[in-house]
Amino acid sequence: MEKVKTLGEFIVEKQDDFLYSKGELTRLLSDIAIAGKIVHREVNKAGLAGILGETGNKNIQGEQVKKLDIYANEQFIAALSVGGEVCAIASEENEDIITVDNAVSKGAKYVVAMDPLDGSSNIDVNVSVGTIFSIYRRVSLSGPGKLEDFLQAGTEQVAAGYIIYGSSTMMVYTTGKGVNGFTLDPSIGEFCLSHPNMQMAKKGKTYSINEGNYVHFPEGVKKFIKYCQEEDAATNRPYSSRYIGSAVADVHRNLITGGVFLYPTTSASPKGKLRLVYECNPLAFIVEQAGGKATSGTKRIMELKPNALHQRTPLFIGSKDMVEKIEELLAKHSVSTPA
Ligand code: P6P
Repeated sequence: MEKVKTLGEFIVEKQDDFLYSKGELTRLLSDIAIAGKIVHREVNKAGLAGILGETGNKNIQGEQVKKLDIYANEQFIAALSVGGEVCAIASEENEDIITVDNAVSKGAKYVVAMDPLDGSSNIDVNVSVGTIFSIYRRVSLSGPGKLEDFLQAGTEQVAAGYIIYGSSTMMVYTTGKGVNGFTLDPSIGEFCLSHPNMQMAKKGKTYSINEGNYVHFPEGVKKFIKYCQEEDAATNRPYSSRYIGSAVADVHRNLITGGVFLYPTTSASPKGKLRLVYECNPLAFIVEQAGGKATSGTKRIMELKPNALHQRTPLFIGSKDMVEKIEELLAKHSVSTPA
């Protein structure tokens, strides 16, 4: 029987892949994995909170019962702050960046942008949720990290990944040398390599979009939805519609089976809903490294220059041929704004 390779062993084995790193990125990824295990434990007993004698916002142990996304946020911030490798953190849960300036973070070279628990509204209905993270080398010269460290284009990411808390808990990440997936074995508390060198099929049979917003979709998106629904055996159509409502879960499924996820502009989200810095860029890095594509409809996601921490963008991400079909239909049916 082949020896199981743990995340820790894999990261050390691949350490030479990291430019400049003398172990900092190794420790940083390990810190993220530790926080992920702690969040896994809480996410997997979420339903129990109600029967642990929860009274208002305290449980029978007298502990403060926190919303899980706040809990996850605190766990990742704590792990990253004491890990010594980051000089600042950006989180979907925090309006401003969190600077890290303590004895262990002196000389820290990295910043981490994250969505600590994306799709958290799904927790109450027992649907998969995920943590998304993106790692940059700081560009500010010294002291605590600064906003400019987070407003780099996605092409500058040194690593990115997600942890999906689903039927199993998996950590999937890239450092620019391919994508690898690790499944948590709770019996030993280790993430174990289960999906080496993940590749995304150029074509898939699944499209993920919230069709409730159909009326306000751009014409090209409407045309793509109709394209997916046409009968054409030669191109395996009609495709299947699958929409979980957690971007991590939809993107993860498409990474494994092939497919495309779309979150266009809508009337409620005229600039798109997903956040560029800590959702779209990390997911785009992973998908591109696996052979897929990620665009805003007009530009490669990872080439967009962020000008605000929480800025949103339309997102079309997944199998290369399917994303290119969407780009073709968007271009063909774009409403050219009058000069
Ligand atoms: P809607 C979760 O809240 C999230 O940010 C993504 O994970 C998910 O893909 C999207 O929003 C779902 O949004 O508008 O379809 O409910």
